[in-house]
Amino acid sequence: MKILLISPNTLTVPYPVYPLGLDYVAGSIGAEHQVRIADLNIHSLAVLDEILHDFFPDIIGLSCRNIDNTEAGDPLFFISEYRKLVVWLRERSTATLVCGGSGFTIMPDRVFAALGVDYGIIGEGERFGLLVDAIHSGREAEEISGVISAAAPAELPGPWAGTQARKFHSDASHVDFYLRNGGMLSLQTKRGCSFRCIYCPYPHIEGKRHRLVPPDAVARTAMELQEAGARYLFITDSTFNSDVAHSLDVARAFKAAGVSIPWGGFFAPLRLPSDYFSIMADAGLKHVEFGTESMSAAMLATYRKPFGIDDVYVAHSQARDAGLLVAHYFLLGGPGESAATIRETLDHIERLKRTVLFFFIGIRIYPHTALYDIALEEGRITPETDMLRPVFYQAEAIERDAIEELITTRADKRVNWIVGSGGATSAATVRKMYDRGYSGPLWEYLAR
Ligand code: B12
Repeated sequence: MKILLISPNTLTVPYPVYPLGLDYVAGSIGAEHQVRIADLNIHSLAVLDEILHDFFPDIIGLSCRNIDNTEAGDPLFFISEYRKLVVWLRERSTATLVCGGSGFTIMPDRVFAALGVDYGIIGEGERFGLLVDAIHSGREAEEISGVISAAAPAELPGPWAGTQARKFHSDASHVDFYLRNGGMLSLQTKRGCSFRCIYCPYPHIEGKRHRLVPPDAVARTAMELQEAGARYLFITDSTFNSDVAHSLDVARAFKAAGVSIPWGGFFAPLRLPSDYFSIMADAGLKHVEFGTESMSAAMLATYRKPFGIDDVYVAHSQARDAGLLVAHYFLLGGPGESAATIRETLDHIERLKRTVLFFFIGIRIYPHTALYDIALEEGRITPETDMLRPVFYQAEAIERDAIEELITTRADKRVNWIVGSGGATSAATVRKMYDRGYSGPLWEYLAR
């Protein structure tokens, strides 16, 4: 059969991201089938039209990574655009349409209904290969766990126990786009998130238990990406150091394999071995993005973060002392947030030197999270509330605008204090810098 996989994600904030999920989906498809990838970051609708005409796919897989941009102050909603794309595809193709991806997995029933596709795959896209074979041989697709259709709803299946084969073709046209625009390709070292943060859908998307990719296999893929021309690697794990030993083993494997390009990822400011970041730096780590979220003791406890304020200072200093570039992400406005907890956070932040601070104000409520249950209990939402269009938690004691006011007043034009991800303005700056040959996430130029 002929299979076309489409990444419709054209969001350039904070920068265009490589559609990594589709490499795994492509890797799940048997060798007897033909597979092509279309990435709307480079393929215009006119080109897509040509692909539909020339390749004539039997099945189209549509990736739904982002539902929205989760920024209460600058909201974007992507499902309506994807719906238009589905209608456009239906006018030009008789292919069976299948949707999947992290955004899809968060709210499969809602996304499935909104898009009007034929099938959806909840959870890991490795089941796509089974679906292709079922369609090919006329078997019931709904018998595959996690496959949803108009005829049959489905639940989130257990973790995929089969092979995870990433199919990466360095000569694919979309790879070249990311190499020319920032030089960043991405890499996954494990799946799953063992933390219990109240607002976060990651354990639902990836599973609660870590499934580790052997470090030498991660390093082999890193080398493959480096040899393909990558100038930077982003580790897409929910939190790279949530398994400290594994992250160290991956770093050592990078070094042993000869990975020489810089890399970065998300870290938790946990209490770490004192040489942790120097080992990481020695293996090429350049950017540390800490998911710090708050620096109010009460809020960290409410959010169920696995660290305290002192741990943040220690992790920050260890990373800085190892010569690393450090950013902190904050998530403000959760249950119990008040002017006092915001001021406490801001006071503590003042002690974080040489860093960039990203403030996300307003927490999107996701189903399957403790925050969802809290919002229900507090009567802020009902079981009928449609969560597809983002609903942000509203703290009892302080409004979103008041939090933003406290931050911008305190920031007093400091360029390293950024509300949200920086929006279109910073995306435009990043694009110009990519045009001049810069690579990586580039927030270090704002560090103060
Ligand atoms: C790493 C990451 C980032 C990094 C990406 C860096 C990089 N260079 O790639 C950064 C920090 C830049 C980032 C930014 C953003 N992110 Co982000 N990110 C993630 C994270 C943690 C992992 C994504 C990833 O690559 N996973 C690894 C790959 C292999 O997994 P995958 O893509 O999910 O694919 C698997 C399945 O989903 C499935 N699948 C994928 N595609 C398809 C297609 C088909 C047809 C099928 C059947 C299956 C399938 O199969 C794959 C293999 O099993 C996820 C959360 C999570 N744990 O998933 C959030 C997540 C995707 N991000 C999210 C958001 C909102 C954003 C931002 C909009 C935030 C912002 N305002 O800046 C931006 C958007 C950036 C952009 N241009 O699109 C949301 C999306 C949900 C939503 N509300 O829409 C998520 C889910 C986090 C959350 N809040 O829950 N992100």
